[in-house]
Amino acid sequence: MTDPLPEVRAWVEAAGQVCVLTGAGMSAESGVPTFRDALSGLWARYDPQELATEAGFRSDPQLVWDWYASRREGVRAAEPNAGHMALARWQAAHPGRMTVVTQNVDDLHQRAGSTEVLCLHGSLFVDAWLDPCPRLARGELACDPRRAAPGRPPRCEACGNLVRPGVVWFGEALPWNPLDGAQRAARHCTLMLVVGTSGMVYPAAGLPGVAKHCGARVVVINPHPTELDGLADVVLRGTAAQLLPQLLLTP
Ligand code: BV8
Repeated sequence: MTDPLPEVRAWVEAAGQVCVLTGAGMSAESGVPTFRDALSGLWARYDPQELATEAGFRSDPQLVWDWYASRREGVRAAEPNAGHMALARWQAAHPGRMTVVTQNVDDLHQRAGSTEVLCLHGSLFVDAWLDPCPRLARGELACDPRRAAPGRPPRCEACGNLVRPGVVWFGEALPWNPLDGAQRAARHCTLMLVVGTSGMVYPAAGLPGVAKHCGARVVVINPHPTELDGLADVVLRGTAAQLLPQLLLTP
């Protein structure tokens, strides 16, 4: 079987707009566990789809808060890998031609230098209130979650509102701007690189189908089979840190 890499490299060079959709596997080589193996130790007996929900947080705020705090610490200790760096360098060398859309809640794309990253599922490093701040109903400015009283989770000293992670939980709507931007990028790209995602979580996992429907070529980069392999023009069996530099950086 011939090596598909030269052909995909040619697609990258010839592409007008490149849209990159990344998932947890993008950060695996930075030492950040993927979502499915993010549950280790204390959390090993939980289903991430249970913990990453409002109901999960309300049922045990301290457990879920500690899970996110532990993930935050892990990301802070991690560094962008060669895959993140390759994307950032290509984007900088080809202004206006690459949109990075991520499902990840880490900040590794941004720390690698990628700009205007569309974060579909929020960020580990943003806090929010669990319930609307009562001040809003009085037409006043909401309290700032960053000024909450320390705790696991922190809480508002004025009304007891709990601080929650500023991520999108299962069953919650994705933030409009990143999702709209991602859908536009998927519609207008001529090439979509789908890196490090199992393609199981929607609506993010629907983006490659949008790109395909609008005439783009779709390339999956993953060491293992995914739900999106069937619609890919090419599947590159390998890791983000191995393949993205080979694909994007001139030798
Ligand atoms: C919503 C933040 C509606 C939190 C996450 C159809 C349409 C719309 C919704 C649905 C639908 N069908 C079902 C739903 C509901 C649900 C859903 O998709 N469920 C799934 C389980 C079926 N979707 C939702 O609930 C979404 N909300 O639709 O709301 C709505 C509308 C209006 C009003 C109210 C409600 C919200 C989904 C977002 C959930 N939040 N993250 C947190 O992080 O804690 S999702 C989370 O899981 C991640 O962000 C990521 O998106 C997902 C995990 O997927 P992956 O990133 O792919 O990671 P995974 O571990 O699965 O795979 C890793 C991959 O990497 C593997 O393939 C592996 O082989 C590969 N890999 C490993 N190493 C490497 C590698 N690849 C490359 N290099 C390596 N080195």
